[in-house]
Amino acid sequence: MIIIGEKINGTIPSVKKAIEDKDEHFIRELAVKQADAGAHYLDVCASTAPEIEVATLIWLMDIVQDAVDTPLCIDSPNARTIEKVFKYARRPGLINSVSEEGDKCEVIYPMIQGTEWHVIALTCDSRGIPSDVQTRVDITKIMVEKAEKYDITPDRIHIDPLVMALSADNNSLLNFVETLQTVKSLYPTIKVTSGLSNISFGMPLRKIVNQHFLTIAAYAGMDSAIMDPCNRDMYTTLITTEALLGRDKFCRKFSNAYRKNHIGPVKPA
Ligand code: THG
Repeated sequence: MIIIGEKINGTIPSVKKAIEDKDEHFIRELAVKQADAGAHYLDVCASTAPEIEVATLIWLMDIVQDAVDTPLCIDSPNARTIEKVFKYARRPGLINSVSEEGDKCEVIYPMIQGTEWHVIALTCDSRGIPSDVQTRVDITKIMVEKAEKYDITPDRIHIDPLVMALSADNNSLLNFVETLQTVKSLYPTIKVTSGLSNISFGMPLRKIVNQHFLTIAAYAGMDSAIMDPCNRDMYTTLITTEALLGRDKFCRKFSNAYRKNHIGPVKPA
């Protein structure tokens, strides 16, 4: 599983405060901790007022890149913001995100043409977020066909089917899995990604629900997850699942994690 570390995000109150206080140390620690925990990309999301979003993102990107070599996942709802901060990335990473809303693909795709950048593509458009499988697949096809025009191959695209809250849509997980399977049957090398916390919105025991979502999604073939790699329970879920699925040779990673006391033995709280 490709781990996209989610913790440098201005929607988290402590991060919002660090941004306001210009607390470089706090951001640096989040970068180092997530990199040490095994993140393959570090998401950076300012979530500030639009007037200061570009400056804030550049500030975050510089701190993270001075601290660790882990590639960035540049997270903004505004494609033009991403366009403005792109040149401050020191190595290829992940764009978060394009969708069929407005001209996002037309802004982002030419920017990453001929580079090693990957891109997250959300299955939504100007009509909003579809809850059915077919519309998600239709939007995926449009985004992949557009990408082809810029020589962006499916293996560089992480489709995010935007999983719905289970409490609002009983078939949320099943629709996610069906979307994943259909998209992969059309484009075998494409990647599928998801945040792990939307599924449990409005439910008690959210973290437990999120962990089980990760297990089922990993089994179904999800390639990357936007998650907190420092959350011990979530990380345990991930490496246990990968070992069970035969993706951890001789269970070496699993065993090392415990022997080095990296995450510690699982004990009841
Ligand atoms: N898809 C894509 N991008 C995304 C999301 C997505 N970017 C933003 C978001 N969803 C993913 N990022 C977060 C960041 C923080 C939290 C949830 C999603 C969060 N963090 C808690 C904290 O840090 O305090 C708890 C984390 C934990 O312990 O598990 O809630 O869906 N493409």
